[in-house]
Amino acid sequence: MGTALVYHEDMTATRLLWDDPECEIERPERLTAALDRLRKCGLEQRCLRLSAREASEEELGLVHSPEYVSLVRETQVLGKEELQVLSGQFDAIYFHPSTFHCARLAVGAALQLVDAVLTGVVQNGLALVRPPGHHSQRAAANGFCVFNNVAIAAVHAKQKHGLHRILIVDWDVHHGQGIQYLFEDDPSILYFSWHRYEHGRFWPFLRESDADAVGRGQGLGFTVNLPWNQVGMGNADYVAAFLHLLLPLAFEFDPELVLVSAGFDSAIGDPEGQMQATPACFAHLTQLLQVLAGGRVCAVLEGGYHLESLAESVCMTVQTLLGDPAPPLPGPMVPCQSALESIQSARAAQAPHWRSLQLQDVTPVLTSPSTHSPVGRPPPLLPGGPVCKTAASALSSLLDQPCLHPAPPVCPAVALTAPDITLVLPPDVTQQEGSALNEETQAWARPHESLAQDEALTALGKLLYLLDGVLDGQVSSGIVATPPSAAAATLDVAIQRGLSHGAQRLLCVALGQLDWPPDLVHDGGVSRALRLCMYPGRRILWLNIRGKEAAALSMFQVSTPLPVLTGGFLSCILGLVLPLAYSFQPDLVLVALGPAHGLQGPHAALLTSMLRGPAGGRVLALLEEDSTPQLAEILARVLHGEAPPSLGPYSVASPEDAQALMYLRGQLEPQWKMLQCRPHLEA
Ligand code: X5A
Ligand code: ZN
Repeated sequence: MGTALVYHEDMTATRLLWDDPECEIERPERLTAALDRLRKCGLEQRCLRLSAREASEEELGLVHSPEYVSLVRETQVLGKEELQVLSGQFDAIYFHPSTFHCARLAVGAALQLVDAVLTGVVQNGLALVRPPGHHSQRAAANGFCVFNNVAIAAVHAKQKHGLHRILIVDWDVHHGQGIQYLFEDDPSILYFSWHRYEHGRFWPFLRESDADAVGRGQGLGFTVNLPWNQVGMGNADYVAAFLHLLLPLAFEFDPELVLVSAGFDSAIGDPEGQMQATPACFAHLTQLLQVLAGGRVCAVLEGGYHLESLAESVCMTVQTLLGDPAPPLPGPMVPCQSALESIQSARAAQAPHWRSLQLQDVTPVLTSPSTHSPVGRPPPLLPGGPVCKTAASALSSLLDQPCLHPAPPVCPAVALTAPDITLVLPPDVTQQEGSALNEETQAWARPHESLAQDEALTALGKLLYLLDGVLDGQVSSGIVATPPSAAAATLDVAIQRGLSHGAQRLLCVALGQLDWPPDLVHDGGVSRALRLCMYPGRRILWLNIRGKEAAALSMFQVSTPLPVLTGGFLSCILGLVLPLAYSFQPDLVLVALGPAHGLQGPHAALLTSMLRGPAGGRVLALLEEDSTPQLAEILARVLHGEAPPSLGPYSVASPEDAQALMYLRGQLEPQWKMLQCRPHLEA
């Protein structure tokens, strides 16, 4: 349905007119750098361009006092000296004669974006604005922010579009205390902010930025603060915060709209944040949010002061809003102890208010000194110190690469073996007709009795063809339908073919009556060794979701029951499947819906959609031929980048499902670090 990009050149007008080292980083080039990069990458051209309008004073009045609006209006006619004196009355603020105009455009841009999304003109979008908004308060400018763009957009969405639940995700590196103050007692707005905090020693130095500020009155539990107490937080820390804190609450909240206070000062290279997350991380954060609210995501620029890092992160966000798969995250996915402490304390503070956080907590993992490996990351960074350099050089090597975008984007192909299924597909999804060569197909089929029939052979040929397409990068993902009796053997061939065709790490998520591949299980690993020794260094991670008991036969063979209720299914995805997948970093995911998989369409769609993240979009879904066309269609759509349908009202996990999950997490946490949501206690 499309992505809006809202902008107006006039927003480059406001700038600092005097010397102020604190404020000089908020400059016009921030917008031009981001826009230039969007153009160069061909992303701007793929968006619906909307020219920002000015917000009316009535709209500003949705959150600001009339006196404050008048004060800002009057700055238009002040001279430089007067502007400087007035600016000095606020914390980290400069006014310029164009500030009122720019700030009204910034609010107007956010409102236009929300209107475009909520009237169905587009699915999602980004407003590129200055000045930023999240520090601004009812009657005060603060931290470069004049009017609170996102807060006004939220109130507008409630008033003009009748929404009841809005999620605001503030991934800027500073605490958006302005948003927090405005909605502290409002249960219709769930506000999540992570921020550099350093135990209160970082700007804006507020006690109420800590995890124990959870809202008040009716709004208890609707303010979620995740304070980072060290700099240097990276991709694993950010993704862990989403999986273990934000997303459980967000699914339970079930928002109708997601607003993102999209500051990119939380990215690597930024002088304010001193964090380590790479631009690709914002693609993942965006993708993780797109499964909420039917994909209605409105991102509004906040901070971001390293022009290269900002521009690249903006591109990653827009590319993902457009539906392209997120690029794989570089480096080992291991959250640091300080991040885990923060996540754990925020979870503890929120647990009384959210069913999704109850029942879930396992006993602390004790790590014996011998098995405890120091977490794979540098010690906390000090501003100006040696680690700054590390961040800067990591960034420059990243940006040195001629093109970070594997453009042009590849689209999902769909191969179907049952000719009588006709699908209503998005226009640029191809229904593939190709098939592997007959002899090759027969060679792969030979060891499997169930692949002897013509029907099964045809399906296998298509699978092999599609698999090669995915591994060679011609298509990003695909769907194959097989006769039910051939499901297990087809999957087995897919795995072997994947390994022989260059996949280093293959994640297989199997549902229904699909057992371990025979040679993985019958002999305690001997023939597994046989298979894998043909491909040194290659790995298969098997996750079987099949309604039997929870078991981890090894760190590479995990079995879990299919949760019966939505809450259980969500905790299984967020608390087990995705942490395993993000830790493993597969280069191909096979999702196999085997006989009697028992998965509801929306659940299958959510699982498939979210598994695109850890694999750079390379997902192959195996269905049975007698699956409904609706199932094939919905999977084609999510693989194409569309939002999965809503799961409906939240239901809490059954005690049995919660227990199975706890057990598996306890077993696997030492090996797969993204499962952790609490720091290790030294034994
Ligand atoms: C929007 C934003 C930061 C203000 C920092 C003041 N503001 N030291 O990133
Ligand atoms: Zn910021």
